[in-house]
Formats: sequence, C-alpha cells, structure tokens
Amino acid sequence: MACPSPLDKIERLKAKIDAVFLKVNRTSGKLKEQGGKGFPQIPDVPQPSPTPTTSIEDVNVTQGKTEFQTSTQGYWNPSTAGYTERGGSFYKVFRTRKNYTSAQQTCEADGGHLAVANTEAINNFIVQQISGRNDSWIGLNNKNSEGTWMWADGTRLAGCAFSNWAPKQPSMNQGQKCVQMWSSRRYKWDNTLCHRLKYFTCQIGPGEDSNCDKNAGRRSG
Ligand SMILES: [Ca+2]
Repeated sequence: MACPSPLDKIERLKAKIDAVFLKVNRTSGKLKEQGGKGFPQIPDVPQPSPTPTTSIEDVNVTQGKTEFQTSTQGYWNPSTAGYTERGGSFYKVFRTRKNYTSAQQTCEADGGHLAVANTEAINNFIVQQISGRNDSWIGLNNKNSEGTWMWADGTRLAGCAFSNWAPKQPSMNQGQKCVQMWSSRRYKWDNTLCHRLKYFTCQIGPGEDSNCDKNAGRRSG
C-alpha cells in the first residue's frame, strides 16, 4: 500500500477529533444528568420521642398534639417516664397509693393533671391501664362546690355527654368529694373520701375532644 497522502492523514485526524468531541459530549451529558439530581440526600435524622406513632383520627386531636409537642419537646419526654400516648396526649397509672391531693400534685409535677375520662373511649383506655383489682383516682371532684362535679381540665361533668357512675353513685354521703374508678364495680365511678390512699391516673396534654360544653349550667352532675 502506498504511503498515505497528506489528505488521508487530515481525514484520519478529523475522524479522531470527531471521536474526541463525541466522547466529551457524552460525558458532559452524563454530568448534566447527575447535576440535575443535586447532591446526594442526607438521610433524615430520626425525631426524638414523643413523636406518636398511632394514627390520628381527627383534626382537633392533631392540633392538640402539635401544641403539646411544641410545649414539651426538648426538655422532658413522657414516653420515657412511663406514660402511654393516646390521640396526642399521655396517660400513666401510678401504682403507688396516694390521697387525692397528693395524687393531683404528682400529676402537676409532671406537667399534667389527674386524668379526664370524659368519653367512653378514653374511660375504657384508662381502665385497661389499671391492672389488677386496684381502685384508682381520676380527675373528677366536687371539692369546690357541692353537687357540681368538675373535671381536672376545668369542664363541668354536667356539660359532658358521657358519665360512668356505678349504681347508686354518686352517693350523698358527706365528704365524698373525690372520684375513683372502683375496681369492685368494674371500675365504674364512685365518689369517696379524698384522704383515702389509691392508685391514680395522670394525663399530660389536652386529652380527647369530648364535646363537653364548657359553659354548661350549674346543674348537678
Ligand atoms: Ca360513693
């Protein structure tokens, strides 16, 4: 074969240059593609508790939860203190016996109050937490006004659709101003003497949306 002519050399050189351009273009395309995806995502850091894991059923509860989390996050965690989350609030049965006032103070020290069992659902939930045959205080009393039963969140029992008195309760006995879940009456409610020592249930957070009427009249509960 004859020595390649200068023209052939130029053609080959052009072909090489084209090949290089093609390669550069492909690489550049890949880089653009990569660039469009941005930097690799840093995985989300898991949120610390008390992020509830149960499903949220209505908007009011969701709002309550958000407010509550904002107010407590960062300095105290009910979950690690033995509280169980339900619908954005936290509940705990304390298995030491205290009188009503001491029980209330224990709940307040945790940032809550004695439990408000103002719907059948939350009442049943609390009963399930009380294991064994133990009477347990709830946040219901008429210490400030005879005949007017007040929940620990400031609502009147009379304004709520739900109540769960044991048969013949509340009894009219003088001084029975505090309400227990009465184990020998299937944990239905009984008014009894506040100085008695009983288990008790605390609640942190807004609790259930009970539809209790905060402006209910001063009728007897
Ligand atoms: Ca009674």
